[in-house]
Amino acid sequence: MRLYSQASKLMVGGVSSPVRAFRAVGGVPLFIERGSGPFIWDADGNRFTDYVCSWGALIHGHANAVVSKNACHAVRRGSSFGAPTVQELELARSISGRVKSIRKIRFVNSGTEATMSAVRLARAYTRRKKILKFEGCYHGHADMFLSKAGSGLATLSISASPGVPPEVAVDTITVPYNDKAAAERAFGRFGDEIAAVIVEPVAGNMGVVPPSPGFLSELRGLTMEHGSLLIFDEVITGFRVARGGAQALYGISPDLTCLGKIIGCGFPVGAYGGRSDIMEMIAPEGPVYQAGTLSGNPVAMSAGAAALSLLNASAYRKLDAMAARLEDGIADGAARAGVELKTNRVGSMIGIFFSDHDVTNFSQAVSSNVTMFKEFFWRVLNSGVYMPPSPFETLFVSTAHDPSVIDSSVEAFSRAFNGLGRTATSRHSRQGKACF
Ligand code: HOZ
Repeated sequence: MRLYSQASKLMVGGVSSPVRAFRAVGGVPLFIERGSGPFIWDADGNRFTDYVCSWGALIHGHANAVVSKNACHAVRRGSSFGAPTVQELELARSISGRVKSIRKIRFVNSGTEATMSAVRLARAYTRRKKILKFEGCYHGHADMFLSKAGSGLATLSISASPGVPPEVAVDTITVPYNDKAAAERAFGRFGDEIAAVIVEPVAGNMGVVPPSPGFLSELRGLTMEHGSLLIFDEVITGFRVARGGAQALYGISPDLTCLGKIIGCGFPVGAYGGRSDIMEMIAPEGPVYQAGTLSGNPVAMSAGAAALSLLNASAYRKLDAMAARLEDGIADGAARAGVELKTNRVGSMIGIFFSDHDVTNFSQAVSSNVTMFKEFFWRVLNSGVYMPPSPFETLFVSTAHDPSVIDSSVEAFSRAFNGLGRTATSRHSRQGKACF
């Protein structure tokens, strides 16, 4: 509380990114002091099992020995040169070896930079202006993406951000996720004006919403038919849901892919890549300009390369098994307590919705019971489990979460379901401060 009030005087909302301010759940955010494996410790010394994992970046948990060793080695040799390094070449090789659609890549510093640059490139390549995106997907905070977006915009109920000029917003077409007919209608109306479709192949910013059967292939078909590009935003799903990302899992090859999070394993990073003929339009090979002093930073590249090297078949089996164990435990706890809950899971991404119906799109996600989520969040936190402080984010499992950690979290979740909704104000007793 003391740290948060100090931070609030100097930093907007006391934070560097909105969702972590706890506005969706009330109270004040924890200040995290350190992490190790599946655990984090706050500034008061309380330990929590972490299912945020830096919003999915930490697929091997906190301070993984191999990742830390590689990153420290890089730091000791100089943290940035603003010149090509061996580390970025190694990570580029590693990524293109795993993701078949990525023939050429450009490293940037965040997912926002990746998506923003990919759209600029798509517009230049097709010489068109419009983009098609989906309600509840979040592609970072560039102007053109801030309509009916997920993540912090959903959390704070911001449907469109002031500061975005109408002439920018007018080129963004937004239709419901998983709605093939709506995508077809958009192409029917604007087909020859659409530069690109951008989509999270598994939505992870409205909770977790998997693609319905045929949805991604429909997008692939429509874009091919109309000469538009298909951009997969795999900032979250890249290397998380499968070795080759969601595109490998669902067997769809996009023209461009945006990456982030895991490829920096906790360091600031992003990347976009794809077909050579498209990527070669970027400067210096082509006229589409995009640049960055810290792009391809050797520390981030080294951490990312180490993270990918650890992601073998057995790592993916473990991620899947641990996440399934957690999802089953949560669903079982809710059922035993008589709480209406729906879970969605793809690999080690889990979404929970206090709802009596399946969640396949944004309007279903936002109609879930957010009041119940708030109470649940605090009950779970007070039992030593840190989950995303928003009903519209993802719980991430890492390779550091083992069965005993999962089982004790399941106990905490199960206890939290008991009597949920019947003590609506309980969180206010210790709001903003975890208690044990
Ligand atoms: N946009 C991320 C969540 N989907 C980051 C949130 C944060 O770091 O606060």
